[in-house]
Amino acid sequence: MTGTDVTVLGLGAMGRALAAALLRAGRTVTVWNRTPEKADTLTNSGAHPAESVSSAVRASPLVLVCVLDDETVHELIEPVAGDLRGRTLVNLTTTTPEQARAMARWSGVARVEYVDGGIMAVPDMIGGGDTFVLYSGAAEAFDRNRPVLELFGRAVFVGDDAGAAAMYDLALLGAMYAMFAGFEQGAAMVRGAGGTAGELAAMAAPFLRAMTGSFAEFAVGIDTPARYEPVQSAEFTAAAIDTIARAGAEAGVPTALPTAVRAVLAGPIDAACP
Ligand code: FVH
Repeated sequence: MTGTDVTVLGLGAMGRALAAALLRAGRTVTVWNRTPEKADTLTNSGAHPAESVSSAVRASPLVLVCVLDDETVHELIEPVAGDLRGRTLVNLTTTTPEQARAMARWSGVARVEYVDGGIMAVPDMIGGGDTFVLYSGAAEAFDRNRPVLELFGRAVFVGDDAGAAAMYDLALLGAMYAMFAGFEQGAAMVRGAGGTAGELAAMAAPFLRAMTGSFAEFAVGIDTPARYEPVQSAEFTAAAIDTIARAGAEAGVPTALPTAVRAVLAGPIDAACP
């Protein structure tokens, strides 16, 4: 029997934001969380609390799971394979591409339609105008459930390889973390000279925004190196990064980050000139 439109398993910060977006849009929602009190605000807003994962899954044709990690997904989902049969499972938990593919294989055996997702947002951004969520896996199930998935942000389907959403998700997160690490390194240098991270932030935001405009051109160099005429030579890049590392050393700031960045961006130079 299906009583509600959507079930949400996992009511951490992100699961609560997803369930709240569904309720705001007038969908009927069943919720389950290991710590049941986290459902209180949602049930006050009309969500139906389930006493077990099994009854939560049976309540809706579309089941979303958003918990800590892949291991937790398996712990929750595998025992209810029979209840999930014939339903759509959308896994919004952060996993690796291989973990997503393994979950898709398991779903195939269990006759569950599997869609994997990568949320490119923090909880406050769910339902916001600039938010997008990546999906991959069962294309038909994605299309059928698209109106619901669009409630979280733009729903972007990246292919029927179930691992594709996780791959792009982690590629984007990797770029983001590298950027934040660079900012923290710069802030340490600025603070060492009496400045503040806030002053640097005011300069970093417009500068980095302008720099992202060159991603498309940089991508040509990666995709088709033979057709690419770089704006900056690899020698220039290597020298610039060496200067950053030297400035860090002079300021007593660890140089592990510029050393790693040099290995990525100027690696071919080092390989050519041992
Ligand atoms: N928060 C964010 O900014 C992001 C951004 C993009 C993607 N993620 C991913 O979403 C997954 C959940 O993240 P979250 O922010 O909701 O995380 P928490 O608030 O820490 O909630 C964790 C939930 O997982 C439940 N849980 C943990 N271990 C177990 C377990 N052994 N059995 C059952 N449930 C478990 C936990 O339950 P409880 O502690 O409340 O009882 C929460 O519901 C994550 O993959 C992010 O990478 C978030």
